[in-house]
Amino acid sequence: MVCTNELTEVDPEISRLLRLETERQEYCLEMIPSENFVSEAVLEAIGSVATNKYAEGLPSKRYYGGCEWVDEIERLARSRAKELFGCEYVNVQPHSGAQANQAVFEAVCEPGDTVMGMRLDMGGHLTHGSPVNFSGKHYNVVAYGVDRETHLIVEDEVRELALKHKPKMIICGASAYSRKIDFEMFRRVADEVGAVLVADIAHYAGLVAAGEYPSPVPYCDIVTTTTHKTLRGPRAGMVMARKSYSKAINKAIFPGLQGGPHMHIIAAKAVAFYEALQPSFKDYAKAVIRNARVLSDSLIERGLSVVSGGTDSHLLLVDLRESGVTGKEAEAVLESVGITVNKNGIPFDPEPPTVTSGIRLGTPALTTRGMGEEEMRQIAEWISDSLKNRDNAARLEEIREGVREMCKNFPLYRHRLGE
Ligand code: DSN
Repeated sequence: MVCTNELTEVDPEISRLLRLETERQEYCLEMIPSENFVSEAVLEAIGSVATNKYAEGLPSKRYYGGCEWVDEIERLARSRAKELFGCEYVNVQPHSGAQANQAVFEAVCEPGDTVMGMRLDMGGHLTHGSPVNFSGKHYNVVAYGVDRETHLIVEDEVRELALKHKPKMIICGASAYSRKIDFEMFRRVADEVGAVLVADIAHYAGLVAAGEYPSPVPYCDIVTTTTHKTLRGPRAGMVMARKSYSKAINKAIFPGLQGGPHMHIIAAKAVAFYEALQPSFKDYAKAVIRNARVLSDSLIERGLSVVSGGTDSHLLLVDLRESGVTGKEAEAVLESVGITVNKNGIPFDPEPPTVTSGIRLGTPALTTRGMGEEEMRQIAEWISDSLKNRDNAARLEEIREGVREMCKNFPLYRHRLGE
């Protein structure tokens, strides 16, 4: 029977590539701050038969029969999300963070409306109004950035822009901003101009759930997130909001933007939310931030410059301008020693986004493996040494060996490799 054959037999090519990807994750240091490693329980739900089920609509109000068990799954995902974030309403169906944000635009705005978001090149996100994204193409975007000296979001700039342009919606949240976002300040400004306030906490969600980063829920009308970054769930999105927005958001997600929800992913979200509700997740979130701070301090001790001088979260942005290496070059040399990072623009970056003057580093994935302060200090040394010795093949090989040895001490999916 076709259903019983294993992947290795059915499709050896894909099987081989997935094994290589598992090996890469096992033996490299994953430092892209938007990535993490999910548990076997989450993987099992992702790989479950719920992928076979169509369930357009909402629990008890579906357009398909046979939804009794997936209804229960979605109800559990919703109630756990509400418990985790203390929100009044949640829709767990968005396929991604981008679609969650798109649904919010659809629910709140008309094309051409004025919207305020953080500039992508200052740490914001594509879907917060970048000219190359639907958000920048279909809406009139006014964007705020960070202060040239401190690299922090400043109330004066946000207020001045809001008073001048009277946006219908203000988005706060970022993908390369390491400091605490003052959601209360954004609420004050939104109230002054009568704007709907939306927070996108895709990056910080796990830290928020654990109480280790400020929660936007008391201040914002709508909160969007992905579920796969610090929250450590499957690759997907969700929208939380005050009850009064529930109808408009539900309609925007389905039938507005999506068809059938991915029920296997919703099952995996429910599992991840259950995991995040456990006391050990709070310890995890604390360790993520502690590791990011140690990493940041250690890099600074080695002469590297960190944007805003440090971090309050899981990520940091390294300004490479004085190191004589671009973000693109740094990403490549670090990849060659097994340290995976992404090149990233720094505020007021003179280089284009394909080159950049920075790299973005994060600790969620390494902390999931159990790495701590000692490892962060060692990794900072390797990062600094790799950049300095980028033409010294022997030193790079030594670092590559060190990285592999460190990874061996913190097994991840080794059982999947049969090792
Ligand atoms: N692409 C994600 C990140 O890396 O931050 C944001 O969606």
